[in-house]
Amino acid sequence: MSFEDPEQFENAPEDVDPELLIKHPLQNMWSLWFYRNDRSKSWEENLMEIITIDTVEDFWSLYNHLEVVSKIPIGCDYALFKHGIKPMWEDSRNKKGGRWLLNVQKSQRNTDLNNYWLEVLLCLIGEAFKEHSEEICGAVAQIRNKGDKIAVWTADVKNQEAIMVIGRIMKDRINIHPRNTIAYEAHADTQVKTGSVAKCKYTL
Ligand code: MGP
Repeated sequence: MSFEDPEQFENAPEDVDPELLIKHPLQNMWSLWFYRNDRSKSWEENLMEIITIDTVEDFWSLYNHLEVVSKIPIGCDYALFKHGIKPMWEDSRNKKGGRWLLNVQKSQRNTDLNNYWLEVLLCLIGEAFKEHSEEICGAVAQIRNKGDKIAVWTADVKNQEAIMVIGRIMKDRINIHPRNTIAYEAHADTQVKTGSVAKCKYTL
């Protein structure tokens, strides 16, 4: 090391712009949940809150440390919800709500699923739904043998205007093929569905 070479001190901590040391806050705090498919436990017991993040940097450090969604075991879910809202129908903020559901074919698990899910996560933390972001509760990704699912949960099935804008932005940002559709179903209908398909309120 030579003391005559000023360049070597360029990265000394005192010289770092303090701006760069400050993390960039998100508008909301978001909690990551994991649903483990353990048949000896109840549905609710299998649901675990993992971590809450509130900065861009913490989001990326979480994302980079997590297993990508395509690699989590069959029957498991990831969910990212606004802090304080549980990713379940019974939560008071979800009770009157529903979800925009994208069915992802098993053949797309290794090609598209991770990109779709990351895009949805970025829509959430980046408040991509603009004035309707208040309606957003969270999003869920589910790995299933019969085909994977990604859904964005909103707060109120009666708020049709917000639901339609949110659905269009979701479809646009995920960039799915125009011939593929997403369907909005009320949680109240999902809960009483027979078979795999619930009554659908809207499609896009
Ligand atoms: P699921 O995990 O959302 O979908 O619901 P899956 O496994 O694809 O099954 P399908 O029925 O959609 O084909 C599976 C089951 O988990 C539901 O039938 C409920 O028994 C339970 N479950 C799912 N959710 C989201 C909830 C919830 O919010 N609350 C409670 N109490 N049970 C739930």
